[in-house]
Amino acid sequence: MRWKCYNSVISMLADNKTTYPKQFYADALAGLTTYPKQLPVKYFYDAEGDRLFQQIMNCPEYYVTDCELEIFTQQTGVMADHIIRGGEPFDLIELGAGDCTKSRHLLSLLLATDTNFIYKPIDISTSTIQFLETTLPIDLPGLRLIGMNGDYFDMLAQTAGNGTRKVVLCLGANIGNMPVAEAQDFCIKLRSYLSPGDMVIIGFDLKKDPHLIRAAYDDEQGITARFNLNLLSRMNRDLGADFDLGQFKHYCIYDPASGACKSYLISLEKQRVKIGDEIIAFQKNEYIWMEISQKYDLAEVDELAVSSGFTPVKHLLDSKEWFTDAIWTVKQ
Ligand code: AVJ
Repeated sequence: MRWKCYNSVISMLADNKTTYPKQFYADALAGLTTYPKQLPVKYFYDAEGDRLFQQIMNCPEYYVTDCELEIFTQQTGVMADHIIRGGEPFDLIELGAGDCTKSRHLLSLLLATDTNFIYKPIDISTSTIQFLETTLPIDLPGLRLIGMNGDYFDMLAQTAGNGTRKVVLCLGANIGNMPVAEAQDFCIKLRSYLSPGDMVIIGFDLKKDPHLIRAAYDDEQGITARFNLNLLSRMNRDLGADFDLGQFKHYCIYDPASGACKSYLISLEKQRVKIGDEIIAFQKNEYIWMEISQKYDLAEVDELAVSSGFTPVKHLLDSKEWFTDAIWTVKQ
């Protein structure tokens, strides 16, 4: 069965879901007035951004989602063994659950065993949580679910310290949207909400043939370019900006040494752009840094685990070995 289609339902429901125009304005302005200019990735995902990301996931060059889905369709048994080991009841917390296309496979397998667990999806989108609360109990009879709508760490704080063992899922290579140092801060913070014996399962996109990586973020059809440009449209619509989308061009580069895949929008001309009451000046060829998608090797994944207070337990890999879901436990 395929669940990918649920995403489009979510983005329909998601129109004007959780927008914070004030915060958005402050963040956008801060990013555009620093040098080099940059914008926070979280604002990519308005309804149109969700729709374009859905198209990215379906485009032939973008391998990331398929690789992780393969792990979830074929290796949830191994994952479940690690999770169930010890046998104590647990909270299964998913950070950024979305439509839980991947985690559904794990949920249905866990339900088939007599494990005692509560699924707690966390998502910033209200409509996503509502959607999961209405559909999952029907799709997965017997599932105990508590949806949590809000910021990851605010929601983790609410559920931390209830004495129940925790298993945290952080899928989709979302951690790749942070440079390595920030990813480490994130993992250290995550660790601070957990206790010895708890477990995390984190998805990392792996270093591979640089051509394949670059192609995934610079697809033939130009969907990724539209995905980036959409943030300019969103600022035009929500923040009273006047970006001319024809005056910016998507450029993406992957550095095999650092593992950083970065995308930029390049200003084609010297130009001035209005945003709210401010004017932002662009030199010709000046760029806005739009996104990082950091790639790791397995040793770097383990290093990140150790340096943030976890013990690396296992790398689950897809058959091409392009992606890993790493299983870590909290150091005793
Ligand atoms: C959602 C962060 C995993 O970096 O691969 C895909 C986002 N951006 N193509 C990624 C994205 C452009 C994606 N993540």
